[in-house]
Amino acid sequence: MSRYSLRAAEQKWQQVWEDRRLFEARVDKTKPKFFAMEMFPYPSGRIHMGHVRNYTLGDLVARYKRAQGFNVLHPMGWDAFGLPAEGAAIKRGIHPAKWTYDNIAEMRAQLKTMGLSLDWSREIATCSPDYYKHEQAMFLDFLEAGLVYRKESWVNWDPVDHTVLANEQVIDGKGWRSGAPVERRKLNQWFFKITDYAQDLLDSLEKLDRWPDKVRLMQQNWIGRSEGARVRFSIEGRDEPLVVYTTRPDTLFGASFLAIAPDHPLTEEIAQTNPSLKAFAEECKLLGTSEEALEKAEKKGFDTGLKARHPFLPDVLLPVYVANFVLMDYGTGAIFGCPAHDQRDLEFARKYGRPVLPVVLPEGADPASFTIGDEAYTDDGRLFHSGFLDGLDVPTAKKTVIDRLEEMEVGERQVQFRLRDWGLSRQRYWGCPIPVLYAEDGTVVPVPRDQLPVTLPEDVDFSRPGNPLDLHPTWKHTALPDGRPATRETDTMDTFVESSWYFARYCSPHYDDGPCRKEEVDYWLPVDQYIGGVEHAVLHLLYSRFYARAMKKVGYLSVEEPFQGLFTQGMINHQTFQDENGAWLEPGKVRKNEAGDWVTVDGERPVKAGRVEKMSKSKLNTIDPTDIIQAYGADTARLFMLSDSPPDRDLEWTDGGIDGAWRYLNRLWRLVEETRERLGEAGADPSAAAGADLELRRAVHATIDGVTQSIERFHFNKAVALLRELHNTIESHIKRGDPAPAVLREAIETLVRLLNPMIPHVTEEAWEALGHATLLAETPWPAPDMSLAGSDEITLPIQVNGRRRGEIRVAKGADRAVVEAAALAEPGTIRAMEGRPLKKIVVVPDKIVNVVV
Ligand code: ANZ
Repeated sequence: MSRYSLRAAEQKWQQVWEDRRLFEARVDKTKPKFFAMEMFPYPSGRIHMGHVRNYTLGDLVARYKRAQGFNVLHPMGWDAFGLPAEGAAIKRGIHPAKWTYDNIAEMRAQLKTMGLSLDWSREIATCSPDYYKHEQAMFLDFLEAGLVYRKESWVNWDPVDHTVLANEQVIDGKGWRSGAPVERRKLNQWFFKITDYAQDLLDSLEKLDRWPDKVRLMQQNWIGRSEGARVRFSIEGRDEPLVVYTTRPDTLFGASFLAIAPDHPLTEEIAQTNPSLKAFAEECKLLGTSEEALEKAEKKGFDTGLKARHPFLPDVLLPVYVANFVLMDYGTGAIFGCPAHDQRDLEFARKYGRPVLPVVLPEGADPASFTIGDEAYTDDGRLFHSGFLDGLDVPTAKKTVIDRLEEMEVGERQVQFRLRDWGLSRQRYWGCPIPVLYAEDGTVVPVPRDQLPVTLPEDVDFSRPGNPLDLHPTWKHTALPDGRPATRETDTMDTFVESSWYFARYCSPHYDDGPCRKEEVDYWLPVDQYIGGVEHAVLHLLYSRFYARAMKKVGYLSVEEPFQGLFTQGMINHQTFQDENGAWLEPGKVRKNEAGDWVTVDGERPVKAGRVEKMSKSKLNTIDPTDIIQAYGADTARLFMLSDSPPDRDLEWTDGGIDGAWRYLNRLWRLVEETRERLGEAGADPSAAAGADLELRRAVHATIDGVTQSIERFHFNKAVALLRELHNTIESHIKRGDPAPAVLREAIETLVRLLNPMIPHVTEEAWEALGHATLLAETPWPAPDMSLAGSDEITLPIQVNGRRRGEIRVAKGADRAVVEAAALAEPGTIRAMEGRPLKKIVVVPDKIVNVVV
């Protein structure tokens, strides 16, 4: 089979699948459903290798589940709003809509060459009014249900780009695009009430047992529940107490100062008559609003002169500072500082000469001599220097002190979350317009539903800085239903809103009367398997979980968790190259010369081969998938993506790897071509096999079992290894003698069937060559005969450098090569090898495998 005919075969089968509408899904209550979904791409213009990996993994799952008899929904769409489209408009004068739709057309064509089993009839683009009109209607539903509200809040404002920046977009106090120092501004912004669900979002993580632990942990940390107390300190000469929030009320006897946020109401009150405090507070605001920035900055304070009385020690007066590290929107915006047991407080106390009194004594330490140096003591121990708390451990002391505060009515227990409400207003053009109007007196009036969608104006001017919607001469001027003049909200929604509910839209993408048809979402949701990058572990996945809850509350969905199973894939890495001046070089511009040194292709200049790093445009170490698919076919690219590494780990792109995959496809095809004449009739019964034939049948059924289990566990590289092993076994049986036609047919057909979800084109071609008039894509998954598959299986432990790291199941007396391959493909082995080269592998037959690195 030549390269050319392989490519022709790919086109042919893609056409057949499309003509037969094979992957178009329909509700069918007689069948179990399976919703397989990958994170949809941003239409940047070209697919990259990350997409190829993501969609190869998803397609394997979708095709496998289909063969298992599931009614599979496997859709695709475009996350189509966002800033790059506006960038293109500014830079190149192309309208964002045109830029986006052109890119979609380009990328759709590229994706189609991969032969993915997608239901293209459900394709959605989130920038289409057909999509965002439902988003607007849901916004109004949420508004009525109290799930969205407007409030004045501090934002990072970029004075050059005239826009609000997310905390992540502020780098060292400057806007990420403009480089201008960021200002803090108070603006009216819309917020989703995600904090209403903080506890539920946290508790329900436990039920998501098909999510990676690391993602659940990241969400848990992001939600950040803490149990603590509010304590009211009375302030000399004032009626109002100052309320602080603390998670360590047990350390109250070690308090040495109080501190409040630069934008605390008390700060603002004092600043009115104190210009230097005003200046200090202004300076703090330049830091931006992110916790990270505050954490890194030097701790600074301003003594207000106010004194607070200690709740248990009436003689002790504590100074009240304004401090740059106290955030207004966490807790109460005020703290008590205990320098002995908190690092920030310690740095602050040393700087401003406040006492450092330890009150928690580490186990075994001497109370007479224990002191604090440069590091606060934050671990457990027993309380001392603490009156009625002396001798208690930390948890008991916390409980005791809060009980006392409650008795005295100067404090109470409080649960606090780090999670903030989700600010969704963006001062951008290319986003979903927020469907509200403002009367002249500022009253908020929802856009009447019969006026939805509020569409974006097409004639916009991108040459002026600022929000084009706000600058548009007429768009925002309109009227209320009663005819009074009104202005439109000119902010658009955060683009994370669109991706928070697209899974629901996929269920009935053409439904016009609402975001989703109940009958269909109830059938398809939740998504059974979601696959994508770990970079979305927090925001996108948390927002989607919130959105499902909100959609349930207003009656659209019956489920709360949108994604039952989640898989996060690793990245694709590639070697980097630089010339003698340090300029990055594309992989295609370098080669190894006869001496084995890297040189440039033109001119043979010396090249420095650098580290293997994540493919990125800045280092020029990307490989364009379309080039690979052109040259080797989609099956080759897909097989390579699945072969070398477990899918959750990084994969190193190598020319050798892609070559190996290509050679394997050819070997598979040769096996089919060379044997097809002697396989006898399709469907012949192989069960009379004995001797060597029986051995072959055992290998076949053991492979069915092993591959099925490996796919279920996402051990796709192991599944590939098992299949290549079966291939070797078949070839050696052919060499040794002539297996009975029915036995050989069973073996080769099984190989082809099991490979189908991975390399669907060449296997479909092989299936036809083997005399089948049906499509392999419609053929059920083979079932192992366990009397053949299981009988002689044993478990072999694997040791890496002398420590047990995992185990494999292999046939008793299995070939050394089979055992070695399986041992090296085992995730436990791979993890323990930590990427180090293999020095030696020793197989003690039927006993143990020793790996040395
Ligand atoms: C006294 C204390 C003593 C504290 C001690 C810690 C250690 P988590 O656990 O993350 O919730 N804090 C409270 N509100 C704050 C704000 N608005 N800005 C900055 N810091 C604030 O953190 C809670 C702890 O962070 C609280 O417990 C408080 O300091 C501080 F040995 O109170 B602690």
